[in-house]
Amino acid sequence: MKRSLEDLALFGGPAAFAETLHVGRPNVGDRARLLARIDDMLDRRWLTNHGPFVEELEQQLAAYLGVKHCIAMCNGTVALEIAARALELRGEVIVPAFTFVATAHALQWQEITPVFCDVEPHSHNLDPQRIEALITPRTTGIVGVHVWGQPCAVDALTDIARRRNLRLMFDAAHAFGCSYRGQMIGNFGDAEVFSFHATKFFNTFEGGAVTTNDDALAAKIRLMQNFGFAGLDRVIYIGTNGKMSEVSAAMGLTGLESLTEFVAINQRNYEHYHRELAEVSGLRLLRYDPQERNNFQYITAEIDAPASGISRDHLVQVLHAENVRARRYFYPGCHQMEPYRSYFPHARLLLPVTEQLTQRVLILPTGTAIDAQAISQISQLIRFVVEHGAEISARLAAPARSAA
Ligand code: T4K
Repeated sequence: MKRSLEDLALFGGPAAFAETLHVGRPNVGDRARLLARIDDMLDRRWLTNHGPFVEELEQQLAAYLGVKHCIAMCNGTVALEIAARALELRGEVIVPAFTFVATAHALQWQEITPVFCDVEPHSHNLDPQRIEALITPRTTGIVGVHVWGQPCAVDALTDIARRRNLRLMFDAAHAFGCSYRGQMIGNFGDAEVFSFHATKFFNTFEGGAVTTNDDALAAKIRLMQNFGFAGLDRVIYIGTNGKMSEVSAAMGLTGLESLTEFVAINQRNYEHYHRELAEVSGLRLLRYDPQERNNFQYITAEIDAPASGISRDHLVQVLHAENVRARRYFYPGCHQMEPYRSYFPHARLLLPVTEQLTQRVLILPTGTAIDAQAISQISQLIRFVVEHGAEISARLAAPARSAA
């Protein structure tokens, strides 16, 4: 419990937590079940190349999502690259800059230019109102990102894509287990791409998947993820290696068995944070739509510096010193990262909401590794920091001023 500024670790006090609390601690299902599966796998000596675990995982995922095709992949980034290529995206593609850099890189990697579009202030997702002004004769598609697991404005984006004859793909890296108007994410656009990275709600160590209801597209993606092999010694297409390994699929199958428990823990944490931080001035926690299915994987705070008395970055400094590794996703925005920063030096002028969010958003630790007591302590810490925001900011700014 911090009672004075001197109690803060940044100013000489002991850290609130002896062990670091991370954002993105992996959810791990039943260890015995996982190890039994790994035993089976070793006995079979079938470690990758579309083995029985991958097949079973693909079937279970497709059934869970209610989608026709689910193609398991080695990671979300390669899944995005393959999906973009299978959709024949080229020239320019409209994407948000407020996303993990993999969304943009997956395009630029194959010399498709990501054209950054601003996002909506409330949802943090692609703003459909701003898309059409960015369409040029070179535009071939739109990639929406369901940031924090909140669905994009799918209907509006679908309408634009249809009218303007563009392909529509979703980066659903955050949105496994979430729905849009009652239907599971994974069913929208021409294809959707999941990440099953260790830090995601549902993980396969590294992994991902492309889902689609389009038979021809699914067949093409399957070829592309396996070097273009259409049979033994028969290659009919340019392809790469996007396959998921059996050990990853074993982790996935095990995780699926605990999915309900993971959501329940995340939801409990989310509600706890909301209760604890409801009255903090200048701090807004993002709310998931209670009408939809949510995975509650991200606790997303927005710090409005004048009202809170402290900037997001000063708050991060304090929290990190206390061993709370809150994250500034997606600072500084893809448009401020290379090579995009050099390609589009003035992009920020077109992205006012993105610019604001990159200064305000803070992701707090949650997941199965965080308990109620830790959330109360983190929240108490945040309340203390905001109450003393002006003094803390002044102290943190002081060395910079004297150095200048
Ligand atoms: N599109 C979007 C919208 C994405 O968010 C991502 C990935 C992708 C596409 C690409 O999908 P993948 O190719 O990754 O499947 C992390 C993840 O590495 C990345 O997967 C994720 N998005 C992004 C939002 O977060 P970093 O740079 O923050 O990773 P790192 O190593 O700092 O880990 C994050 C936290 O998790 C740390 O606090 C430590 C903790 N952690 C991490 C790992 C790997 C653990 O406790 N255990 C672990 O095993 O990017």
